[in-house]
Amino acid sequence: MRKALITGITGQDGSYLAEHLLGLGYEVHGLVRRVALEQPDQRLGRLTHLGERVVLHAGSLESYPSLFQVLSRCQIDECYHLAAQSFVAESFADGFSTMNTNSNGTHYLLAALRELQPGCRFYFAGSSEMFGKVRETPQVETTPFHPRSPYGISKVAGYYLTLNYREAYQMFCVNGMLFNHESPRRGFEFVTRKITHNVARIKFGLASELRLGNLEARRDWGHAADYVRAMHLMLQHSEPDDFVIASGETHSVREFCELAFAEAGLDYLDFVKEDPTFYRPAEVDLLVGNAAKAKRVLGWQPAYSFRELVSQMVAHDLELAQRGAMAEMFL
Ligand code: G4F
Repeated sequence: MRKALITGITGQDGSYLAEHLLGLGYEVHGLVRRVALEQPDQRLGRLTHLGERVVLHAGSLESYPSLFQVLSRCQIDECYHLAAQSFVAESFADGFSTMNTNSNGTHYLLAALRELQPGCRFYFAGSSEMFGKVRETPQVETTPFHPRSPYGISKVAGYYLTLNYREAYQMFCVNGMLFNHESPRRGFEFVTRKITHNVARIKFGLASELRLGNLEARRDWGHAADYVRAMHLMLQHSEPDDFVIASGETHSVREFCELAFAEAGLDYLDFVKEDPTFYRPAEVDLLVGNAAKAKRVLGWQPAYSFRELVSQMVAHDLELAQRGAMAEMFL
């Protein structure tokens, strides 16, 4: 039985990936912060349905010795490094801890793997935020980087660390260059979930408006369940390589709002207010990827369209609101 370790297993992608790997017959291990084990109700919600089928290890990306200990305990074939401070806006508020967790954390993990399990295949969760102020459209694997946030910079550092371990130590290290991917499990701070969550709140009379930042920013949004399949395929390839994973479509935040409110029979113009509080000091205006290489080399194909993604997210949040299970998050 193949064994995989997922860092960031409690997040959106981690939970979908754990499900996918279990379905393929893997033994799945997850690295989580100790506080998550102490507060399972608040922090392990996305894994509840998997019960005892995943083995969780307490560890911290900020500590090389803790990663060393976890890797000493479990011999793994594949390591999916998804854990990160992943909210771009927060990286402007605290760039130092974002850089520390995302860049040093990746380095500690690679160094520990090199020491203990150099034959383990390693996946790094790179991001389309690395392209930032884009130099060409659509973006592909060879598009030059121009990150626009400490988050983007931390991911560029992680990308080059991963490449360097591949080239310097002949380890099987790959970079996934994933464009935005969403789902009903998305965190409430990201714009798609903020929108669908508030569509439901407004529909059920729990809110009367939705304040957003830049409505003209354009993103290439896919479904997280499709994107985790690509992560697995990358580690099954004969050679370590880097791959863009994207839908190939770009839509503005405004278009997302229009569609999401319409799903609930509402007109977004009646509720959405643009609020400069949510503007970023430097914005990424346009992202759209070309995943032709992943389709050709890995045989990857997404199953969800943009419309299906929006529709599923709105339906999920309407259902939560109807059951009175809507989280009263501060957004
Ligand atoms: O949903 P977002 O916060 O995602 P962002 O910044 O594109 O980053 C996400 O995707 C990356 C992949 O490209 C990941 F690497 C990263 O970890 C994360 O998952 O914002 C999307 C866009 C931005 O242009 C933002 O300025 O929506 C705009 N926006 C407008 N109003 C807002 C809001 N974003 C948020 N979070 N909240 C708003 O009120």
